[in-house]
Amino acid sequence: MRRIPKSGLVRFQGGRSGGEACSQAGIVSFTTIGGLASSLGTAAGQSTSVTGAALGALRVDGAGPTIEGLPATQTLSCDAGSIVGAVIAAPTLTAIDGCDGARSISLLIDLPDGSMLTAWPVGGLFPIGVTEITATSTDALGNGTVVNRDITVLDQQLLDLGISLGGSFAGASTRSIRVTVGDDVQVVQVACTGINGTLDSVAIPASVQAPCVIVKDVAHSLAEAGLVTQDGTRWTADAALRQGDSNDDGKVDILDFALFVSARGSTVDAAAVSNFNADSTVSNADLAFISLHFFQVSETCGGLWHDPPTERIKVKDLRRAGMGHLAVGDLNGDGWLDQQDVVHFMQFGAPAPTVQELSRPVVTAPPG
Ligand SMILES: [Ca+2]
Ligand SMILES: [Ca+2]
Ligand SMILES: [Ca+2]
Ligand SMILES: [Ca+2]
Repeated sequence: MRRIPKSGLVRFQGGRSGGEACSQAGIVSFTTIGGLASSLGTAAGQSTSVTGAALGALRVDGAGPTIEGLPATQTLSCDAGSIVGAVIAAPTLTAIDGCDGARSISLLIDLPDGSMLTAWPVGGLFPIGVTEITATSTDALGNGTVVNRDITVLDQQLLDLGISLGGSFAGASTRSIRVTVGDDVQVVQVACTGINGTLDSVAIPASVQAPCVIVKDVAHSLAEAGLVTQDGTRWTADAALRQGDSNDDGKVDILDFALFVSARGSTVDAAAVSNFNADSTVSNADLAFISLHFFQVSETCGGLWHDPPTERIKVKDLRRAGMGHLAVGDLNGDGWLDQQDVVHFMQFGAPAPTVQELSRPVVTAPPG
């Protein structure tokens, strides 16, 4: 028998890894070399003469079905009003194989408590913690596809906050806004254009009932309190902040006036203490904010503000209390800081800042 090199006798087409040639002739072809027919041998040594036509249509398939419809891996918060988790509606899942068409899908859902589901959670509820979703599908040849997703639900809810600063002005400033819900206190930075600013996705403790939220511009406003409202899966609140409380004591009084006198001047930060209208000066325009809300106090959740405004205080008591820098507010020099000094300011203004005052660093709002 003539010895024929093995290479070149049998040629495979389209055998790329992961590809699919579902029903094609000519995937395998046989060549004739030296006039001899090709043969395929079985493991037992039997041989059969073949031709390309005898093999008929063949399938070369290394690809499993494509699974679509699963939600992306994501981290989310509990839905507003739920303290157990977040709802993701049952998706429409499909598994399509290039050769077999639609195929079935098997789901395995590993919940945070270790229990396993083989179907979408009842009501679409994903509990607090990490849930692992595994979807599998195979084609008729056994090619499998596995898709994994992690759904992480945090023990918190989200609040979208709208801020409106008292007054009417155009300056831009970044305000330190304190958000209090129960024992949870946080200070967030809110970029305001004029009087308006928004802050999305403030994380607050999860609760079933709409919580009372207290919102305050730390260095400029009184606190406003109120119940949040539900908007879909989130809470929302709008706070109209009365400006005038510069020293964060929850009241607009003579001490805020003294702070204004102390801080007056030009070239200050847009969010500087006593610069309520977000321009570059502390001037009479800012005093108007104090005047408008003079003797008003912060709101609380279900109670009264504990501390009444200070109407007047002796300068020496100011010094004893470590607030000697506010003595500059005693404009009429009678040893008292009181509304007579406000009247004096309205009539005569304040003396020009001293060299010592001018040498002070620019006062900016505290971080929180
Ligand atoms: Ca396939
Ligand atoms: Ca105050
Ligand atoms: Ca100003
Ligand atoms: Ca005085």
